[in-house]
Amino acid sequence: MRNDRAFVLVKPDGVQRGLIGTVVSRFESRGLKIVAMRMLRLDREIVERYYAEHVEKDFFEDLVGFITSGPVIAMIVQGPDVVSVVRRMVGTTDSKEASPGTIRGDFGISKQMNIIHASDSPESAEREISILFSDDEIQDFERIDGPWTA
Ligand code: FUP
Repeated sequence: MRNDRAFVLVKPDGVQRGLIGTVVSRFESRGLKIVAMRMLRLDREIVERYYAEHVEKDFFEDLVGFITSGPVIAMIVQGPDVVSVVRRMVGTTDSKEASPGTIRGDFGISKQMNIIHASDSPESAEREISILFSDDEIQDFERIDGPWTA
């Protein structure tokens, strides 16, 4: 079993609209493993680390305000090629452009309120995981179902 990992965040809009279970269910249904999960409230310092590439952008203050406005669910999803699989499941940034069948295309309401963040490369996944999770918070187990878990 390949050990690829993706960092996923259910943003405050996803939590406040009761979509935590839906998001988790999509990954589970796809045969992916949730190997860590935590609810927390992000602060500015952590957001600046997650979105370091956006700190200078004009939307950054709005992004910080939104993403610190309520609790989020942080998780690690594991499986073969998980970063690209999850990105395809998430859809494009702007919800109104996201394809039906993707999480943002089915549930997102704007570019900002787009339900979910997911790592865009294996390197950023490892960086993002290390911001919020220590090794002893990450579990491993075998799925006993699914076509591509073996
Ligand atoms: P993504 O990788 O799809 O999550 O998108 P980006 O890293 O480009 O953007 C991160 C977040 O910044 C988005 F989820 C929403 C926010 N954003 C805006 O609010 N306005 C923009 O023009 C671009 C991004």
